[in-house]
Amino acid sequence: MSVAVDCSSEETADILVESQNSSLLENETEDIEEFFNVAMELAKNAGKVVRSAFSEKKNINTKLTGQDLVTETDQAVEKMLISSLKERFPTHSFIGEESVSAGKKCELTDNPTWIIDPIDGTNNFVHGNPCIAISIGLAVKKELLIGIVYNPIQERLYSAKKGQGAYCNNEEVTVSGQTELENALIYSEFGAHRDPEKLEIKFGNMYNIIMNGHGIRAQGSAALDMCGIACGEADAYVEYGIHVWDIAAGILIACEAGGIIMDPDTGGKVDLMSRRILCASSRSLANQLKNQVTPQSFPSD
Ligand code: LIP
Repeated sequence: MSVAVDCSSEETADILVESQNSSLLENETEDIEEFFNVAMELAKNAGKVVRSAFSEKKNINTKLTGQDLVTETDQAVEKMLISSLKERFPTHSFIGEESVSAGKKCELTDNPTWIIDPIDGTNNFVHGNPCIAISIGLAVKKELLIGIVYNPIQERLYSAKKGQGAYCNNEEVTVSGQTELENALIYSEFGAHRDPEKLEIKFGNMYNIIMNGHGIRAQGSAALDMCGIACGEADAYVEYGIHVWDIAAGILIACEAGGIIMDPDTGGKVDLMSRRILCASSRSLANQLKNQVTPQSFPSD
């Protein structure tokens, strides 16, 4: 089943889903606090593992393309996060990048589901580039309730709980509020695929953006791109080809910081599994950016 997510307005950050909003959680507030506190501790512990491996020699494997890399640290961190969360919350479900890559079904149900990217920006990790992050999201009844994105190299811990604002290292963050593309700095990414036709469309989109805005930055991490929007370091982000684990946590953080999330094809609610995302500091900028990109389709997660 697809999941629809929308931040309903520029001022608030309602996460709306197509399924009914009744909660599976007995006592939602206490449960969310416990889930959040456990996940934050695990993110910090995972950060120690990633930080210590960052400057070590890495055993690198490739996945779908020669540029789609994975290391033993990605796999070890995901295994640690999932086994620890499963021990605390045995009835919960999990979607992890490396588990899916190893053949586990990628399925988002109404059950509380942890959506994990152990190292978002693996290519950066392999090359010793500090733009990397551990990304942990939690959806309940397909509603994003928790987002944690931790860059353990630059020591930036972004977090959000639904309806409670977005934070970086315990300081509340908000989007830039930029409304005009001509004055905007945009994040976008090249992705790991090397399909010539898809790349041609992607470069065309980047040409349109660079000709109409202040500039483009490609950090190599969707999670950090969305956290960058959340704290006003850039004004909008758009990408085709990302996966649900790249964006789940960042979507909630950007929403709770006052950002707008939309499907870049339709301008409507985002389907987390659709492999496309647009995030902006305002609805006006989101609409202007949407008009500069040509849609492209990737198989759903
Ligand atoms: C990365 C994404 C990024 C995308 C890269 C890569 P990974 O995630 O965050 O947006 O452009 O190709 O997929 O694979 O490093 O976890």
